[in-house]
Amino acid sequence: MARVSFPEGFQWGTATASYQIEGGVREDGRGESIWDRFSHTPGNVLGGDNGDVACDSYHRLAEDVALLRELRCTSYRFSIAWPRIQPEGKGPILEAGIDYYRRLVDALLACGIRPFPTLYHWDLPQRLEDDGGWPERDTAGRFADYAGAVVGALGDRVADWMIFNEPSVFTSLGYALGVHAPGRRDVDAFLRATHVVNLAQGEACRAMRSEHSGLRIGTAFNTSACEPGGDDEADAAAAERWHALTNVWFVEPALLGRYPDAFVTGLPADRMGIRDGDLERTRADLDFLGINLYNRTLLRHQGEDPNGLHVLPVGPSGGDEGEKTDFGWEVWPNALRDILLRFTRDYDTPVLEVTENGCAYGDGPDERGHVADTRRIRFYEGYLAAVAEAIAAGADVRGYHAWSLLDNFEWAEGFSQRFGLVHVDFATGARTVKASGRWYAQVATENGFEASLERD
Ligand code: IFM
Repeated sequence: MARVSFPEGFQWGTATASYQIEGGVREDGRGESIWDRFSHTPGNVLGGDNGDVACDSYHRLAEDVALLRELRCTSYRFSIAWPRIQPEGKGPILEAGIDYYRRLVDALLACGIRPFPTLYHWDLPQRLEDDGGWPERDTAGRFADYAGAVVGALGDRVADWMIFNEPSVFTSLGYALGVHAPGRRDVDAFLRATHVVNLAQGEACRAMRSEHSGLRIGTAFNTSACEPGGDDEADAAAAERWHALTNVWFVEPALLGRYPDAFVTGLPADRMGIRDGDLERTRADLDFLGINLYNRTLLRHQGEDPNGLHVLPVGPSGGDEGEKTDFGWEVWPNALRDILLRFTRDYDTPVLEVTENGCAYGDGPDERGHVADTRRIRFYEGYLAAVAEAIAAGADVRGYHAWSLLDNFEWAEGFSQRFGLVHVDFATGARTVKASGRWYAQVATENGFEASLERD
């Protein structure tokens, strides 16, 4: 068996998000978010589930921090719910809302865990959506005000921040495909939303730095290794275009002040609402790039496409033979190594953090109350070995965050998909550390593990 090990000081973390775990949606003045509205609209979420209670973490803060200690985490990635801070997305901040996150941060610091918050993990105040949402330019300024206010309140104790979680997911699923909040199906709204989010990223970064010096700021980008799903050269070009649109559409405007080439027909600047000077405003001097990765995507060239993208995703694996999680996602650890190395090559060895990686398996407690989720342990072994390979090949990866600490509200899938290292009984809120959670604690303690799997 080969030993897989990590550099000294490597951060071992888990990740969660406000709407997926907190509950307490009507407490202490919290405003309505687009996910409250969307999940309470019949037909949007499997089983009619919603995040009203979720894991009840709003009331179980101490218990969840104790779990992080049990898992030997050195870093905790959580998100701040904008409607707890500004119920309508503008105006003065609500002290009760900030106070919840201040208590969380202080509890983490007291046990030596790095607080690692994300300012936006998809819970836009509904009032801002009523005013136009992310396709509306004003939302960039609103977001920058909110980001500055939160950093003003917590920047004395939190140094490491993420601006957005997965901008390409919340803009595409929310505005083009309509399967996530706010449920709009309008390609032009999507294109405008991507540009406004890029503006917001640049403006927020500047607002945060003007509140506090010495912050380390990044964004958690969703990524997937984009590979050709056919032998034709056109399929390889299609895979590159998908990489541009889904992996780096929010990276290059920040780092390089330009949009990558995703459209055969050129950048749809008018449809996106790009104005003179905007590509200076999208610049953000990010200190690190957060990598969220679950799988790879295979792409082929598509002939007809009124939007000029000409890309056809042909499934994650293009076949039924590969190993899949219970969510049906392909298990393909090399995707993580490849993306870490691609970002290393393309952006001159940036500091990277794996801000999310994980798997959904439905295992629950047996008659003795044990959750023997061995498939999850195998998944993490493979993906962690891939991270170690990327580091050995030159990637500057500083930390890894398993998605997720807890089983939680998996958006349009409701509570049907369990990603946690800790099992949650959603009827009682009871938490049970899974076998994978105990395994992860050991890995964090030893800063590595003995691999039981062969790597290709
Ligand atoms: O649960 C989500 C998370 O909110 C964002 N990244 C992917 C996870 C699993 O789907």
